[in-house]
Amino acid sequence: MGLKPSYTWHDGFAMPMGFPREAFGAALEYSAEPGDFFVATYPKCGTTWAQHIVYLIAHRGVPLPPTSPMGEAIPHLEEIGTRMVARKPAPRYLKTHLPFGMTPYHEQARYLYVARNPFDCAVSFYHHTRGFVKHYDFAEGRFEDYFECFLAGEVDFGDYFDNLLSWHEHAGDGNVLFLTYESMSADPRTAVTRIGQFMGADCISDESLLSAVLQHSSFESMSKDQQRWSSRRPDDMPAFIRKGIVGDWENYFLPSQAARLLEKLDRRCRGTGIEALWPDLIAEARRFARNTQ
Ligand code: PPS
Repeated sequence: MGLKPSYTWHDGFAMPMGFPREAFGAALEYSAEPGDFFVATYPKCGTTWAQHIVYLIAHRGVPLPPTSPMGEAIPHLEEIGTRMVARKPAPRYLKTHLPFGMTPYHEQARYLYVARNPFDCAVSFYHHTRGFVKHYDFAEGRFEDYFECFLAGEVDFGDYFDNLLSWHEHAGDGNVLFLTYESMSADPRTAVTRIGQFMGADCISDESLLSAVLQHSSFESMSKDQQRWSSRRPDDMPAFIRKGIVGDWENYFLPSQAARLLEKLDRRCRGTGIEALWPDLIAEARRFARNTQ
């Protein structure tokens, strides 16, 4: 039996240890308002990147000062709860890792959802879980231990596929913009333009806004900022901006693990159109799983 990360349970939902129980309960009761803007993702799928893009667009390309944490500008709803959110002036920008059905909803609120392929998500989540010792007590955990929990959906914020499926069903809604991490990575200019349009900002004709957003939300720029504020981070806090690539999973997965995750992907997502989000990556995973089995 491998090592398992520790979690705290809030009404049957696994959460990182240390997330206040009251905040989680209150988050679910938050009544979304017209004008609220949610950055919604499953963990490790591009939340911080999307938060930076949204912040930059809302602030005409002027980056957040390195002394101000993004968690204050676009706070995590489940971590801070309703009372703190209510104190924020409108329009409110919020981050959430909740599935669609648990996310506070208003038809005049907007929801940017970023999906990432489950292979890279599992690897990124593994590093996060190992690094945040006080949240998970998993410093000695190996990828093979974490993989079993991820595959079983026994990780914080619930099962990857439950979250993805819940939001994908709403990908066509007028107040939801559904993007993938991989498309943002392949073509950040188009991604920023689409996010800008969704927020009502004209990044197409405003080239200086577009370039400022692209520059300050690039992996290089965000990594540098992270190094600047890393001296103030608690010792056990892992880098949120780690590698930032598509395909790192091949450095961690065994073929048998790839085959099992593909089987779950097929079983959970068949007929939904989700496989079309990552055709090349899934083909590569099938080759990887087959070749060396
Ligand atoms: S969290 O903890 O859920 O908020 O983490 P999240 O921000 O969703 O995901 C972290 C991963 O996103 C990568 N990242 C980026 N990739 C490309 N460009 C930019 N600008 C960027 N910013 C963050 C980050 O490196 C994590 O992925 P991995 O694979 O671990 O590197």
